[in-house]
Amino acid sequence: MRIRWRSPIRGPWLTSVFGLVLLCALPVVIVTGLLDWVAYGSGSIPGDVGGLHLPRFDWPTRPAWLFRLTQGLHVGLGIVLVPVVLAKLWSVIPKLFTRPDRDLLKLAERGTLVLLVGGILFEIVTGLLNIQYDYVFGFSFYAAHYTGAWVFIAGFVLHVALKLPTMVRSLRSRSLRAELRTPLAETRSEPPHDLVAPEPARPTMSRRGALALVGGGSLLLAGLTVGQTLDGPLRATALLLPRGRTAPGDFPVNRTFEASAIDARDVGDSWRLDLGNVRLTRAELAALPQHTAELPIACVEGWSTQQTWSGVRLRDLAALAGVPSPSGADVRSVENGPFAHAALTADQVLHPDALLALRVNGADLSPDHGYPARVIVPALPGVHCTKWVAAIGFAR
Ligand SMILES: Nc1nc2c(c(=O)[nH]1)N[C@H]1C(S)=C(S)[C@@H](COP(=O)(O)O)O[C@H]1N2
Ligand SMILES: [Mo]
Repeated sequence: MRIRWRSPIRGPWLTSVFGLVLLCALPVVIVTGLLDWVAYGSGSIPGDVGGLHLPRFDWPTRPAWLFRLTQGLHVGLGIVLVPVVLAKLWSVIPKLFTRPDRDLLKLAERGTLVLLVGGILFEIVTGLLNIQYDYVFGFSFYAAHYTGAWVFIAGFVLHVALKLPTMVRSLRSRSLRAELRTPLAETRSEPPHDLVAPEPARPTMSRRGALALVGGGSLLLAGLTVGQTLDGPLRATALLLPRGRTAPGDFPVNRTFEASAIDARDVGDSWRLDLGNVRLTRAELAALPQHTAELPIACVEGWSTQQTWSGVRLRDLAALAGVPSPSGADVRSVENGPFAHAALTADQVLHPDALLALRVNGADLSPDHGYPARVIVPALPGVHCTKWVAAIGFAR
């Protein structure tokens, strides 16, 4: 076979630099992703994941920004690392074209690469598609992304175990500071190695150039992503997130009233909140003691925002329903479909800031934000902050 991969900067040192970045950052993406799965509530996630369920524990309600942090880190860091992942794949590409060894250990090592590379590419593609448009696949995103995560985690752990000594040795073989001072003209190949081209071409980019390119790509993505979690003018810079953009003065809307296909009459004067034993009009709800709290909405798709919500405490509604210490609650929306029901834990119902909100930022909720009433609970993933609430069933 003709030697096609002739870049002189490919070699164990460059691969190891990218590897070190990923070794430090990917565990954060993995752990926050698994936490997001728990927060979302393994019971209510569409799609079956068989034996891969994590041990279940109640997602805390304190601090209120907890899910905002875990979800923001998972999605944000996941996006920012894409150039590093691609660069690392580029740096090892010749290896994928060498004939596999007969050596059993080497064959096993190849097998782990299938999990590692297949896993991460699958996670990147499904993750990016999900934050663009929900449910574009024929399968459940949550089940697929979660199952794919375990495939990747298996590959990642094995790969680190097999390659860590090589990485450390390679990083020691050259000085980063010296490399950052080496211009194109003085760029030479590393000593012979699997990853080093046997007949290197003339360099077209120095190693520091390659690092700057990848780092610059990550910075650019970071710049296009931070706006997802910032309230204020920078929100408009969140170019990777269509639904993160919003009308001036408003905050993001995941699904508009129009898209919900709700009949306007069902949220008009005839609307009642059904608590089982009582049915309340909006005016009756507004006449109950009102509580105001600054709470974030953090969407599983990456954006988040903090707003000032007012309404009736869920625990007051539980008492009204005759269940003062509920073991949980089922919230039903006027809307049918994937958002028709949400399950809340006892802590989520009883937290003093857990609200059935009637107002946001001093004004009645707009139809898009869930008029006549919506749920808002500290640290609860946005997806469970049900809009256009029809009924709440408090469990004894
Ligand atoms: N009934 C209903 N409730 C819903 C949704 C929905 O589509 N329908 N979207 C959920 C999602 S995914 C999020 S992130 C929040 C967004 O609330 P907002 O549109 O008011 O910002 O509402 C949640 N509640
Ligand atoms: Mo969401």
